Amino acid sequence: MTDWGKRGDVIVLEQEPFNAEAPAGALADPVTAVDAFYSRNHGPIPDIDPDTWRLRFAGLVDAPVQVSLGDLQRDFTAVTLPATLQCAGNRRAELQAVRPVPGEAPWGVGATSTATWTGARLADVLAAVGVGAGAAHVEFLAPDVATDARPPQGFGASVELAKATAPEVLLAWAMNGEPLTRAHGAPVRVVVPGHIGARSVKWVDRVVLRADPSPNWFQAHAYRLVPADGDYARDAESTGIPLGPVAVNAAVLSPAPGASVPAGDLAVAGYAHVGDGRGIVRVDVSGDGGASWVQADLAPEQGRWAWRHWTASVRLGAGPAEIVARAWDASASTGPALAAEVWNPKGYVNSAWSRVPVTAG
Ligand SMILES: Nc1nc2c(c(=O)[nH]1)N[C@H]1C(S)=C(S)[C@@H](COP(=O)(O)O)O[C@H]1N2
Ligand SMILES: [Mo]
Repeated sequence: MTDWGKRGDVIVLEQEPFNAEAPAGALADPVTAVDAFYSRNHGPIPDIDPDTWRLRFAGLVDAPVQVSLGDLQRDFTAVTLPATLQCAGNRRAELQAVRPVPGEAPWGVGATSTATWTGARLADVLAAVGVGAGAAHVEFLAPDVATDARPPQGFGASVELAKATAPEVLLAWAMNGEPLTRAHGAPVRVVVPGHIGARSVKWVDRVVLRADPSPNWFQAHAYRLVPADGDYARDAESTGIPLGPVAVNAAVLSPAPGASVPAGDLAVAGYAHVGDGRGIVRVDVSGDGGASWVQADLAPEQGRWAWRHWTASVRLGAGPAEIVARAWDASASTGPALAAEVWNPKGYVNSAWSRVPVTAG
């Protein structure tokens, strides 16, 4: 066990604040064990007493109210659903191989994981609180102070009211059947399935109903896409695209990059994911850099909010080869062929085909 209850093979990118990605072996499991689930933090992990914790509702609500953990568990129907969290920085390292992304950590394919979350529907709680006229966005605020924000501030995010009141959005207190650990947001976190991980605010203690999106740094400045021709500092808050639903993407988990493999039939495996509950409908795998493709077998669906694992077999002759995977979603969209096409100054949303060089012999 390393820090924060994580097992020894998680890939620690930063000790403080703690940032670690899930190891490739764990990513192959349909549901990720809590001790292998990636951990993404912008500030120190707080220690909150569940007995005194309160969730305060404010802004455009009928009346400001607060609820305790006991209230949430007693007064609302508990819902359990599998959902994938995926950080907008997942697979940034492949973008950094195209061109540097200064100041941002080189996450590989493990800034994503899937858990079975249990909590109350935010929609049910908001219905009890009473949504006021003019409310269009729901802001989530937490007490952990992010030193990378300007000025330093508690972590926050917002989603549109229509998403916040969708049945999959939870105020979750359990993960894989166990109470949330400190690292994953104890006692209660928001889970916004299908949106980038940054909207699933941990240690949430305030929910504010607003006419406009949250002015918090992580909604108004960070986690916005400024394409390659822009300047992040200048453009983020004006023309930067606020990130919400996850773009269709796939990653090869096996073989590992640079592996030596026997010539002949090679088993290839990985995950695919798309936000908005759109569904992965097809994954293609190539053993020759994308010149020819085979269709992968998809693992059974785990509901609309979880990734889809896949396997395929490609035939390799002796010598260097490039394994490629691409996913298609229900809107018949796939990602771009090359990471170079989506490189951007913060290294967000790498939805490019996954490319893994190997040597067969
Ligand atoms: N309060 C708080 N919530 C947060 C964060 C944070 O730093 N503070 N990080 C966000 C980001 S960027 C991601 S990707 C997910 C990661 O969730 P995990 O650490 O449980 O994997 O939490 C989100 N919620
Ligand atoms: Mo993230």
